Amino acid sequence: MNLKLILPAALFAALIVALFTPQLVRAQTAPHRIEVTAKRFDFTPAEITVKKGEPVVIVLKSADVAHGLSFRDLGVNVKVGKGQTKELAFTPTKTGDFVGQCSVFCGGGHGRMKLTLHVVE
Ligand SMILES: [Cu+2]
Repeated sequence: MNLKLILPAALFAALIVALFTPQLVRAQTAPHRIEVTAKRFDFTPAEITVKKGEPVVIVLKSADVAHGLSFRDLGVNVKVGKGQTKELAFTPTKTGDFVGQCSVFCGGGHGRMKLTLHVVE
């Protein structure tokens, strides 16, 4: 074995690992999971705050009939059947306050069934 070749190769390998490991660790960080319960005619919680650029998963659970959650300004929509749970994964790319609306007609109070999403820096 030629040590003159092995040493630079080992240093190079160590450098590559040092350079890329932090990114790998960050990429594998679990997204922020937020559980939201939909029930005629509210979302609980009614307000959530997330960070811009940080992956988020909204775990939407229906406690009664079919519901949905749509953020038109963010281009996201998820529908849950009666008693079901579904996940909505997205990464907010702009800051601001976004009003999500139930996207499945669920009765007389459907129109006022809203959830406010605050996206902060
Ligand atoms: Cu509804």
